[in-house]
Amino acid sequence: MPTQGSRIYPEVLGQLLEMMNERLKQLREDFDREIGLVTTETEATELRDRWVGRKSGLLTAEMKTLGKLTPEDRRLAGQGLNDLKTYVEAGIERLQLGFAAGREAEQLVRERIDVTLPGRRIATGHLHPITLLREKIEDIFVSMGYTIEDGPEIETDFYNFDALNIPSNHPARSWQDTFYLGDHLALRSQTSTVQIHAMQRRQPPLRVLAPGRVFRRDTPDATHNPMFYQVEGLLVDRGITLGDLKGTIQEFVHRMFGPETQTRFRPSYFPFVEPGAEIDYSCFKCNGTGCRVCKGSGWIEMGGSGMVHPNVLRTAGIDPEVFSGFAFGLGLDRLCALMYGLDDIRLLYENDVRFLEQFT
Ligand code: 2NM
Repeated sequence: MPTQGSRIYPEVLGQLLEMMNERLKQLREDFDREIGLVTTETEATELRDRWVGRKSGLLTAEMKTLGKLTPEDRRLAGQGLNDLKTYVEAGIERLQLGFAAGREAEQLVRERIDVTLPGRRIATGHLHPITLLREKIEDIFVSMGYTIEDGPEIETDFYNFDALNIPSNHPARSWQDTFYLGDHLALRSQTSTVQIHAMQRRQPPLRVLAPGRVFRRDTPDATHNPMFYQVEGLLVDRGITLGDLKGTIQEFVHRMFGPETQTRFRPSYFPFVEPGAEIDYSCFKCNGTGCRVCKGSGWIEMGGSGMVHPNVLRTAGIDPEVFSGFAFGLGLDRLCALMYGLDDIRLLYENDVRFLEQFT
């Protein structure tokens, strides 16, 4: 190319332009050929460095020579070179975009997941079947205005027996039936102890539900365990009658086992009530016609009940001339076994997760 300051005649200029165009055409052809040979991303990068690299790019070097031209030549030659540079850059960019798209497509195939596969189940804990049952019973009584109360599992003779009108010669007091921890301390044998505390603390009207563990010295078998769960209820107010007890239990069994369920009260004796009655309800399985669950009788025993004995009210600080009340108690273990079809209540205390996992 002519050096700056040289005098150029029109015919020479024409030749010069032709030479430049020829050179640009040649460069473009070289580039087209080279880009056609590129097969990898590395080669594309090398191609870019070779042609438009800042330091040693072919076109970069070509641009540097422009400085030696006259302003007019520089304009013309620069225009052509710039066009070629744009062409080269666009070609390389297209190439690189193609490689990037290929890489992404490859990655998508490699990381493909089957969104129709079922998810992994998250392991959650389980409530114990006794807890499920207790909460169901609590919900029913809470909706009737009862408060849930608990108390100590170790009690004095007073709360466990005296306050419940249990005479000093009663067999329940013997060391063969009760877990004594000392002369006058024992593991509670019923949650009525909680009711005594409640009556001592507050005056009627009282509605208290006392669920909890109780302890009796029984030999374990399919239907007995020395520790089991009980729920006892107590209601004290003015003018409470046996009718209130029956209505309350009736409402409870409707909600617990279904609206067809019937109840039956059989006279019975418990020292802490007078009169006392055992409660039966019609079988939730056969609805009273007789089946294996109810052993053919159509009835299932629920627990004991009665009108709170005046001695019990008086001892706990409530005037039996003004107030009366009813109470009831039921065991959760046998009920739980019946409802879930268990043949042995000891399953409830083995804590075998394979058993416990089945209840939701
Ligand atoms: C039963 C049967 C009958 C009962 C009595 C009391 C208290 F503390 F008020 F006297 N609470 N629970 C009771 C009455 C419990 O369970 C078989």
